[in-house]
Amino acid sequence: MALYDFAKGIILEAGNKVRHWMKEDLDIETKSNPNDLVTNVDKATENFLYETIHHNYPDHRVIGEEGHGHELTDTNGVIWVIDPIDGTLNFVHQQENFAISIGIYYNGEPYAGFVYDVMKDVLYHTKVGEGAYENTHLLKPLEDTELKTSIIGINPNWLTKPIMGKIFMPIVNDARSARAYGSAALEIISVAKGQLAAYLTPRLQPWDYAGGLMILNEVGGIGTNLLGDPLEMNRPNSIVMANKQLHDQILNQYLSEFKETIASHHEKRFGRK
Ligand code: 2AM
Ligand code: CA
Repeated sequence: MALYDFAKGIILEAGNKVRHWMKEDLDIETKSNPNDLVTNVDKATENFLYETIHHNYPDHRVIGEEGHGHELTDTNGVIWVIDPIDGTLNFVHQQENFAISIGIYYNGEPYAGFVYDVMKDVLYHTKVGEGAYENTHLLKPLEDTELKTSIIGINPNWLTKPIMGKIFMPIVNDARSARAYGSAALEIISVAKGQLAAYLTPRLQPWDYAGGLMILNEVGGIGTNLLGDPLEMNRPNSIVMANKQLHDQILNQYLSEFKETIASHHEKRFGRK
């Protein structure tokens, strides 16, 4: 079976398992801080995906949020970048608005992206270069917008932080309005569908954005860090994703004056500029 169809099959199967497992008792643990949660379902889903991939494709490598492959030092061959549950807080508190996210790379190049909205049973997917789909429906190329007529995606928690608040506040202020959905993968998909014109955040891991970014790129959207540099599959970064015109506007009119502050944020959080 072709790799793309295999990936589509296992993400749907994983979603099916999540819908079953979440009816049983959830075992919730905290990770880096009291609001950073992981559940037995996050771990079981990643294990299911890892084991199934490993069984069928022993030479493929997996980077997963819940522990697989974080020591990756090169990008040769096929690499799966997986978030078993993106939006764990929504999963725990709302039992919806979360996704399984998968990006597959071949020799460092994007090959296919998948974001599965588990409770809506909607799969967003692209085989890079062949169009992006919402189930079987082809997504249209993005239209350009400007900030003053745009709804943007940004988590309000960041506006309360002194440094990020200063950087993001003028953007929120000049936008038509702002929204926060709590799953980065689904927020990126909202940009790819034109429902949000942009999504900004100071810190994501590759598994949060790998699948979504491939889908966004496929409809002509742009994703970089807050300095305008490309995003990579094997390290965390700050994020601005948007249609092309708005991406240019946000970088040139709003973020360029904070270049040094952003670079020092990168250095502090990620150990590099
Ligand atoms: P997660 O649910 O997989 O942890 C919440 O705003 C979104 O940002 C979620 O998609 C969450 O992913 C993601 N996220 C990842 N790292 C984060 C961080 N360090 N701080 C806040 N949100 C983070
Ligand atoms: Ca996760």
